[in-house]
Amino acid sequence: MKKILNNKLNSFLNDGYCIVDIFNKSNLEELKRKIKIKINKSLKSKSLKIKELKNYHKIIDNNLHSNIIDSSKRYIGLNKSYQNIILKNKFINYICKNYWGHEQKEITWVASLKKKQVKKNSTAFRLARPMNLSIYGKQKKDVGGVHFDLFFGSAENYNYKALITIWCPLVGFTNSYTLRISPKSHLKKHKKVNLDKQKKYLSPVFKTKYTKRFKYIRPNLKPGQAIIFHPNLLHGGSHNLGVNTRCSLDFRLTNPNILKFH
Ligand SMILES: O=C(O)CCC(=O)C(=O)O
Ligand SMILES: [Fe+2]
Repeated sequence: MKKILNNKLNSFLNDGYCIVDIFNKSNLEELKRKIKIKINKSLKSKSLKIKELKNYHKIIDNNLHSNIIDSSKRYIGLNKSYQNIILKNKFINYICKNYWGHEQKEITWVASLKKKQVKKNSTAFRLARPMNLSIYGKQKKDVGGVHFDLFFGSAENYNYKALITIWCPLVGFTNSYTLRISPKSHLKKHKKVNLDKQKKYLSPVFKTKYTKRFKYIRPNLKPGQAIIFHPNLLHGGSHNLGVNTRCSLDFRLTNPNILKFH
């Protein structure tokens, strides 16, 4: 066991990410059910079933979609048993203990610090429709550009030990769907001059001129697996190249010694 734990830790420290088993099949169904409920709150007359989540793009039009993905509502709450699945995961604990020096952590959802859209024990979900959909029209595609998660809403949070991200797909596990990451990019200091000018998003996006210098991969995952990654790791531009709508969760494990939200 010690060997597997050390392999994951080394891959997190050296490559900037590792893949861990977190959820079982019934957990995934329950998480999808929570997302379905949230989506249905934004739909007045229609209602979506869990099985239809992968066909979301065939059922939901652009207007409804904009409403559903409004960042102030795009989260689910986690009850004690789901909090514990994350907080007691032995791989996650081992990484925190060795990287932060302790294993205290909080699961924090932040949509906007300014607007006080912050919740403990909650996590954001994302819906990315297939890239080559005709219904997009002039609309922007569903995925953001290459960025790091380091600022986490504020440049004052610029601390490599402030948080760790866990990206977990619920629909879309193969490399046509999964998160696009640049292994080892966390070892470089990404200078602010390389940031694109945009204020809208929590995580600042870097200029293409900068991000194209890096190599990217998209791991194949098994259901229940997640990518745990370093806050300085470049990732994004994860276009959905599959036929189903991708649905994923991103958990922010925040270090309470550094980030105090409450
Ligand atoms: O799911 C995506 O496309 C992006 C996710 C991401 O950037 C994150 O979880 O930090
Ligand atoms: Fe991110």
